[in-house]
Amino acid sequence: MLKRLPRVCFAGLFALSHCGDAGPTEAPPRGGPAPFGPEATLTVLRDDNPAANIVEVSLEAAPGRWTLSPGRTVDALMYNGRVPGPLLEARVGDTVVVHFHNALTVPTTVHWHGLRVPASMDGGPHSQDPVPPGGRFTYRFVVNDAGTFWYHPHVNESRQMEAGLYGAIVVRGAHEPAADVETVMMLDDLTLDAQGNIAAPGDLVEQHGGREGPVAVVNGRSAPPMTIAPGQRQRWRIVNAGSARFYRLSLGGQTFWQVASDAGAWATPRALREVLLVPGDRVELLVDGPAAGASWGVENLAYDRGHGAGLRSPMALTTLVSEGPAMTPRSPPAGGPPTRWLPVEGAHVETVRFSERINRETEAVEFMVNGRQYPDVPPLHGQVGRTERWTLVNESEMEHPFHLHGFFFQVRSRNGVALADPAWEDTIQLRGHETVEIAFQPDPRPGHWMYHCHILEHVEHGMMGTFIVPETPSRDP
Ligand SMILES: [Cu+2]
Repeated sequence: MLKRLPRVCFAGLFALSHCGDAGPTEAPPRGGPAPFGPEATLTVLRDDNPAANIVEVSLEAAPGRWTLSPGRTVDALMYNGRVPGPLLEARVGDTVVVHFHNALTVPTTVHWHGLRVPASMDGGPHSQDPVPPGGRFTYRFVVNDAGTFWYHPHVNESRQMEAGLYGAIVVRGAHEPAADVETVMMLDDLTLDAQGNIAAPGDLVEQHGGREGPVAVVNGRSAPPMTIAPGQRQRWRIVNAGSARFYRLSLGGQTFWQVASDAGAWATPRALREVLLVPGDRVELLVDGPAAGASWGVENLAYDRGHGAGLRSPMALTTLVSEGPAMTPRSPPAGGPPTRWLPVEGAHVETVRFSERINRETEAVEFMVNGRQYPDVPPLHGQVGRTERWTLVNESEMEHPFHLHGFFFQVRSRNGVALADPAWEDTIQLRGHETVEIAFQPDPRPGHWMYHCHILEHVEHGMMGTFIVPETPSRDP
């Protein structure tokens, strides 16, 4: 039986805005640096299991009211009464047990985006039946990789995620970038109707481009305050939880370090002035505090992602203000362990073509993989231990962020130009008319794995396929 420990409520650096009313989900962070703003609404899932290497938590999806800013609330779907849902924290090697309860009026699942879980725990359409209203499901898996990940439904995503069902996952390992403090920032945008609620699905234009709303939120709040001390190094774990919004993130043109992407720390940090996150993407940045009194706009720069979709002028997300006692500035960050290219000699090759068209009879937009709409897309077949080498071809003008469930892959080339850095990813940009070559190797987790465009309207209109990894045949003695 699940143990109920006294609820922990703490303020100060980790400010909780509604500490008294959200149920027993809050707990101190587990082993990381002290968190800080903009976490006004961010809490941590409480570990109810005293064992050192087991994280056992309760998660409930239910309708609720989402506070975007003081006095501005919308009807929402929430995990444990919050948007974002509480942070799931673990260490590499931990067993995670999630007792999930569906208190929605519709079926749902939980997908653990980026975690290499067993297929039966992945929450995808082929791996589990949706949890019915009132139903329960226990997710159980071991976390193998350090990094920033996230969880969200894999049922009717453009409604359920848009309405607030998403939360972040932090897994810590042996090689963590050094910083004074760290935070998680979940980026999202909303379209509201005349009554001030989240708008119903839109017209053909929205179906085609995917929803991009004018109301920007960071951790569920409009322009949450953010501060940094002069010389302080902050680690920002950033998740793009938007339906279709690309974030070309800038800190007022200032330089910052990118130290990690989807699958954790990079061998070589990069000094950047902007970084792009496609839907579903994660990056980790190190930001060093400027002189006291300086303020930087945290903004999303204009970006054209094809067919008129994207942002035409910069969108303010929040402002970072430098204040407080100065700290000793740090030297350039060290990298993580070296990453090697996966050998691809003798690899099994596949081509995955993304395309789109307007059906003149139904006037619906059809998004396709290899000329078919899901679920009619012929499955691809892998084998445990056999390297896969896929050529992703975007036959359309619009960009389609590619996401593979269950496995990290390396991007080997873009339009025939080899990449220099063998970073492991699960969600990447696929530009209009671009050809991208990726490689990966299935480990022993057989099952049906999804791959799809992460623009939610596109996946719902067919841009998804399955990759089947069969059971490994047992060898005769
Ligand atoms: Cu797409």
